[in-house]
Amino acid sequence: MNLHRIHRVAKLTGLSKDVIRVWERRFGVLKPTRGANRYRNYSDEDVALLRYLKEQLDAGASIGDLARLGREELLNRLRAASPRASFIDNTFDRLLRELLSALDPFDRITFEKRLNGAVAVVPFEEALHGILLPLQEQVGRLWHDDRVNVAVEHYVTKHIQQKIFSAMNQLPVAEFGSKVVVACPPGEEHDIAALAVAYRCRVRGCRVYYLGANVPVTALTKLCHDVDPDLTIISFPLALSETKATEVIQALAQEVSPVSHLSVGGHGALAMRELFLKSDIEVLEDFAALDNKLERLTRRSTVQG
Ligand code: B12
Repeated sequence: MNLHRIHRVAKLTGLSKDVIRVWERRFGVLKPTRGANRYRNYSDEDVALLRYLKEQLDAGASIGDLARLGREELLNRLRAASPRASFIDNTFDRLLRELLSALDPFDRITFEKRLNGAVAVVPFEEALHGILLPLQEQVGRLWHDDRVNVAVEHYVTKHIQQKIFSAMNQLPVAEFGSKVVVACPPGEEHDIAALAVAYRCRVRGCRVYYLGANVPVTALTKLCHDVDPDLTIISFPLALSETKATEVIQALAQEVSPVSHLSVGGHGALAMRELFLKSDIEVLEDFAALDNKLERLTRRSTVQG
């Protein structure tokens, strides 16, 4: 069984963290445990239950009526109603385990066959969030714990990047739609999440200018002047030191904000949330918040157009 922190549960279910907390507090249908660091850990069962509740609400049920059934009855109904959902979760978990075990000892052929096979049959966005990003995170953890050689970690990282680029290249060139610039801040080389953000924007019909890692603020500003984007998204996977954070955020607020609406996201952005908010820069909590943002942009440009 996997344990998930709340931000991941939000990502897996499409519910906001606030909604999850309220349902937990008010209706008692979730059973998170507390890790040594006091963070709540949610089980796969909690995730499946939340997805089921969301499906039922979307179909017109009320949360009060559902909650009155109690956790056990909801789980029974979930098992009867959605064998596919638990099949997918179990399949992804099994696949991830197989992929990771093909890295030590390193067995390239098994790794590539399993990964290519899975990515070919699963809708790409599902594969991105269910297989590729979790794989990247897990390989990172193994590398950090010295259980995977850094060369193997680089191999996996390159492989994941290639898969996302190749999926993006298969989409038709976007000629219409909101213009969105996606980049990483100066000095930031971790660009897999930015790539995932770019893919998501492309799939939702945006014209994406993907700049990737380590983009100086002056160069970004110049591009924004040239392109006149509807939105610029900066991925901050890591928090910066206080001095660096103040410097980068001030530069973004003074140079980019006057030219383009600016949003940031990622673990680093969440950790530096207060600094961003002080500079009136919007922090996107998760991929669901990104989707909402894109939807609002599209609606606005349809109304204006
Ligand atoms: C791959 C990797 C690299 C690759 C990056 C390749 C690439 N093109 O991305 C390379 C080899 C370049 C690299 C370099 C370094 N790395 Co490195 N790296 C990693 C590793 C293994 C994986 C990172 C990753 O891609 N994670 C998966 C992605 C999907 O997760 P993510 O970026 O956090 O994004 C998630 C969220 O933040 C969010 N998100 C991010 N952006 C956005 C934006 C929006 C709008 C939204 C909605 C969401 C969102 O969505 C994602 C999914 O949840 C991690 C270890 C780990 N466990 O993560 C270390 C790690 C991040 N690296 C680390 C370090 C120290 C470095 C180096 C300094 C190493 C060195 N000594 O040279 C350099 C620094 C480079 C630099 N200046 O930035 C540390 C960072 C420690 C810290 N907290 O400061 C880590 C944690 C490893 C460790 N434990 O020591 N690294």
